[in-house]
Amino acid sequence: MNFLKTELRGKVALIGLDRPQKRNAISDAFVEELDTAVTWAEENGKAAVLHANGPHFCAGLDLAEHVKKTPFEGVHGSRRWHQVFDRIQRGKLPWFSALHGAVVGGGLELASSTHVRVADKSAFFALPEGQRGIFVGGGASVRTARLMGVARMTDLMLTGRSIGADQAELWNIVQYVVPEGQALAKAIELAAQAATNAEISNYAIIHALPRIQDMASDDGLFVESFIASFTATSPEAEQRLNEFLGKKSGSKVARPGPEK
Ligand code: 1HE
Repeated sequence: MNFLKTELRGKVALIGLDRPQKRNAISDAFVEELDTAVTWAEENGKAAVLHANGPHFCAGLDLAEHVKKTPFEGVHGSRRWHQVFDRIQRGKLPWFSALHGAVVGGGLELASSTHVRVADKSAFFALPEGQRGIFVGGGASVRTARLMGVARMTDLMLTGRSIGADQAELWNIVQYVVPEGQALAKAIELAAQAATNAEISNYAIIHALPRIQDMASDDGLFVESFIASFTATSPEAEQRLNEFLGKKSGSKVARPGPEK
């Protein structure tokens, strides 16, 4: 692959954006490689981490390539981003992203398709589409708006301003902020932990929670009952419940450590 690097660490599949000279700007060919890499991750990992090489996570859409497109080619391009990012958000694996430097435009859209986002202190977030005369096209109006809320996203898009990692945590864009240079290690640690869960629970968590959030309360509760019953009656659930009841070491919920 030209734009990505893959690596397996135990049960965690790592995909590294690797076009640092162009700040990991996402071209059409980049999206196709990502599609291939997601297939590889699903075939080899139980959890996955998306990270980036170079000074920034991702500068978003490859603007050099984009200016040459016809309107209809633009629609197809955006729909392709949706398809591939959807394979991350609604695929087989829990995805963790490690963010640093610029996480802007399509880079934020890509990060928004992962389930848990870890930013280091160098990370900054922006949606400069308005300044470029374009609109978000990689899923931000759905995914990113659900994270930070429409009012905040409207502000970011209208003003083109950037926010830092701490503000992004307050705005629910990221779940963790760590010291500079430590996002990848933290994301791998979290992914390795998630990889020890029952596969069916992870699948239910990443698929059912966002769908139930989009349902009416009564529908959501109804669907929850079926998913709860389906997962709880699996052989793996029985084994794991017996491990706890048999007082197997490590099966107790631990008190929180010093970090939040
Ligand atoms: C690029 C891109 C890009 C850098 N497409 N080539 N995204 C943006 O509007 C962000 C545009 N980029 C930036 O604001 C800055 O590049 C960064 C803040 C991300 C990084 O700054 P810096 O000083 O580290 O790098 P640089 O010198 O600006 O860029 C290095 C090279 O990467 C340079 O190319 P070079 O050949 O002159 O060395 C840049 O042209 C190139 N580069 N960003 C193409 N984005 C599906 S819709 C999604 C819509 C969007 O994503 S809109 C947001 C687009």
